[in-house]
Amino acid sequence: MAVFEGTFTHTESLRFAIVIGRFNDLVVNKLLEGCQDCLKRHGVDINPHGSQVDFFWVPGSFEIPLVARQAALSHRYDAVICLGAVIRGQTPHFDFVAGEVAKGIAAAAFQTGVPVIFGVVTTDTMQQALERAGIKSNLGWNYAMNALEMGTLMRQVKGLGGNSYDLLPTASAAPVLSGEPNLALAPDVSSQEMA
Ligand code: INI
Repeated sequence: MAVFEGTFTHTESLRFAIVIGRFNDLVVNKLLEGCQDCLKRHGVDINPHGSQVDFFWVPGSFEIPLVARQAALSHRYDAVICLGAVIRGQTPHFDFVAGEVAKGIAAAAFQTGVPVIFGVVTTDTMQQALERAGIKSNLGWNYAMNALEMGTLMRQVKGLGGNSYDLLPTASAAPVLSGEPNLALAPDVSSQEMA
């Protein structure tokens, strides 16, 4: 048997999408800086005109899952990195946005078979958010590491063959995001199990 794990080397052929919610841009721009710094220092060309990283800007974290899922469905990327900042205010908006973005990002990964990194900081205060975005540490760096690890791991996993997600439809035929994998579109594994 074998052990599979991601690596942080030989990154020159990896491709990433970074989906960024502009809301709380003071925090989000710092997360993006940390993320880009990590990718660059691991040999990834972060130039938006290059061949390794594409950037997608959306208004806020709520919009991230839609674009992340579409990017993943394109199968152009080894991983999709989602960056956002949801900060609890005086309204219940926080809970709605934080809940939906978490569910949506998980669904995007699960439905497409592409790693989608949850790089949305959720905090009670702006101070706490800034501490995670450069004042103490910068989680943007960690999210990039997660993407490198998962992207390289998935290449190995796909190399095992029988990647059921290859059978998923193209973006134009994709189901509406429901928060759940569409089992009707999942491959029929019963024949494989019986073989
Ligand atoms: N979007 C965020 O990314 N962070 C927040 O803290 C936030 N709050 O608290 O309102 C937020 N709201 C905007 C939301 O993401 C959507 O862009 C908006 O509702 C339009 O759909």
